[in-house]
Amino acid sequence: MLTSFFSDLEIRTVQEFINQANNVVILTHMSPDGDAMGSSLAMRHFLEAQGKRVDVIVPNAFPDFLAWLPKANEDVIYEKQRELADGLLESADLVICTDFNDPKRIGSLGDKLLTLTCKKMMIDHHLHPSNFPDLTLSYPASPSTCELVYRLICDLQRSDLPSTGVADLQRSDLQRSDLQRTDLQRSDLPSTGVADLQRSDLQHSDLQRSELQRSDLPSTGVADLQHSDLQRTDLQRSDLQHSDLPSTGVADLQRSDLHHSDLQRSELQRSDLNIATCIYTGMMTDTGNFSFNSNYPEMYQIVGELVATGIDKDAIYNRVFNAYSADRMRLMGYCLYQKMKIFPEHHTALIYLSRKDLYRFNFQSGDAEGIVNLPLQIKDVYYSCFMREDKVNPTEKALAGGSKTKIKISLRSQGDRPVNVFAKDIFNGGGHANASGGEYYGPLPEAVQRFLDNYQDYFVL
Ligand SMILES: [Mn+2]
Repeated sequence: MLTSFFSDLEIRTVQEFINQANNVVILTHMSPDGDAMGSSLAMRHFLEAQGKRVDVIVPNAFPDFLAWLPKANEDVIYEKQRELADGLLESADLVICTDFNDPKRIGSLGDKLLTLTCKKMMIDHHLHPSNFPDLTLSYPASPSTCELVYRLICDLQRSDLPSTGVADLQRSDLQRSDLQRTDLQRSDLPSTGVADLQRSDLQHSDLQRSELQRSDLPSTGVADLQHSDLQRTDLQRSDLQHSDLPSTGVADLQRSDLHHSDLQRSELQRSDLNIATCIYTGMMTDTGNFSFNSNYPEMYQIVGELVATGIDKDAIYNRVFNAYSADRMRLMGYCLYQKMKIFPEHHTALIYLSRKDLYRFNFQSGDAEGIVNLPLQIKDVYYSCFMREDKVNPTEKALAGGSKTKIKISLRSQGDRPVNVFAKDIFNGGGHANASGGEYYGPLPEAVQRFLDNYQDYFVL
């Protein structure tokens, strides 16, 4: 059973907002990433399946490696299509804000958002949400907004209120009774938000307990072999049941293809697969393919449920992570070879790029994505900072105070070493403990100096 994140009141309120809306607009943050695109598009597909008219508006262009997401290319880009976007917003009955916590995160689109009188809701996992929406679903403990959207959709489908197609309801009913059964077994556990954390701790200790019980099995190397032999016989037995199928490697693939197409024919509706694809993409990108913020069991339960819908998770990985241009790959090489500074005594790395650097590598939006993570692959580097010089866009003039350049700062760290306090204090930013960012309005060398003057006070472990 997935832990309940949302209260019954919250779920009913969302359902009411949806029921009362014909035109829904979904907004997501500036420089949309996989979680922003995934969460907004998943909501779109979910609501369209209920007969709503839905538009997604993004403040600026999304990177190419996300353009394959179902209906990404129908996103309205505020920077380029302001009139169209304003019209859609003015006729919206409901605006859903995914993966951002404050109108400031969407530039001048945020000013427009604040003039609207329709219902607004936020679903997000960034700390300190501002209080503009009518309903705020903010869960900073969640590794991705996509995961929250998944939980919300499951909750909505479980409710007795009318929602999507009959098949969906039947299917989720089935799941529900499975889930309820497990729930009953856990009924001794508390169910509030705070308790959630405790509960997942408990799950941990459950795991440990069951491992302990396994200790009555023989524990030497030989016995282990016997144990795994037993498992193998089990496998062989079930293989025998499939004996009408050929048994070579190639045939195995065919068999799983058959299984796939069966699934597609009998169970899947197109919209479900689109929702699952979008959600998986955001869960994957916001955790670096499940390599950070990824240490809790329920995440894998959700991944399991998504894979069961028939998504091709390996293809999604390839589309997102193996999609660099040659220029981007060379830019990364340049960063590592020429631009990376390491401060071993503080386990810290710094990379910064001027506009001239970016021009040299034919920089496209999204090309700098992930560069900040690279130095963390070095042994004993725990903190990483990446800076990139950018132009001040017209909507930020007030913030820029006369400066023509803006430095975008990304910070990453490993383990129990927060960088969000540094981001907030030094670069007027914030974010998660291990993934934060900020901005500096002024020349790049000034921003670098500001970093050098301060990092030693913060990056201490
Ligand atoms: Mn996110």
